Amino acid sequence: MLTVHHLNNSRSQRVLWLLEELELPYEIKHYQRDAKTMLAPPELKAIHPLGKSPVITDGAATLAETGAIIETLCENYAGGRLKPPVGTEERLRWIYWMHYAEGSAMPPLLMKLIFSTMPDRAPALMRPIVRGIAKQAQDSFIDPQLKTHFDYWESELGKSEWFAGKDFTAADVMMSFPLEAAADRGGATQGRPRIAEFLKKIHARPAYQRALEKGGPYAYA
Ligand SMILES: N[C@@H](CCC(=O)N[C@@H](CS)C(=O)NCC(=O)O)C(=O)O
Repeated sequence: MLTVHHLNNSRSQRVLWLLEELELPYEIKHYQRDAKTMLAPPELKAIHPLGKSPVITDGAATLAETGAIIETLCENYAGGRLKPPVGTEERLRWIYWMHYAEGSAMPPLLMKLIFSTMPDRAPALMRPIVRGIAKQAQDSFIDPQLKTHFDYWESELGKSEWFAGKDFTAADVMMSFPLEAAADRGGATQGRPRIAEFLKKIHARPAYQRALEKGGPYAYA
């Protein structure tokens, strides 16, 4: 049986969603974040040395990294669904977005999260200094980087209905988390109607809703 090691309120929501889109049987092992640090519990390190989620186990195989998991599930169980045919322009776009989501979109979004919450986590006496440094990092580097990415997504979503072309694919599942995080912490939907519409459409999908019910509370939907 395929098992998803699912951390609450996290990227692994995408794996549940993909499995629901493919209507595959699976079980979920739930892990809760530490309320203070937001880190995963140590038990997850028994499944994979990095202790991050998602991780899947499928028979004797253990696989981490959302993109690798989603590609493998598509390859082994999708029967050609959610992936454009080899040799098409859409297939190239699909590969690009599958890698871009975690490789390029998430790093500045993670930096935004760290720098915007850093002042509140600093000792009270240090807070004004930390606030100044964090603001400088956001104003000079992180926010301009994010704006470039958000404008890029808005423009790409003007070329076709979905990221890889006219059809919904696993690339849209991969891109969901960056867009959700960007709407939540970076104001990506303000003045960008296509990003807002993309989020509205994915959130309305029955498979997305089923995944939400199974995964538990998720702050980004
Ligand atoms: N690029 C990895 C990132 C994995 C990752 O950072 N997962 C987060 C969940 S959003 C996590 O496990 N955080 C808890 C921790 O770092 O302890 C992937 O896509 O799988």
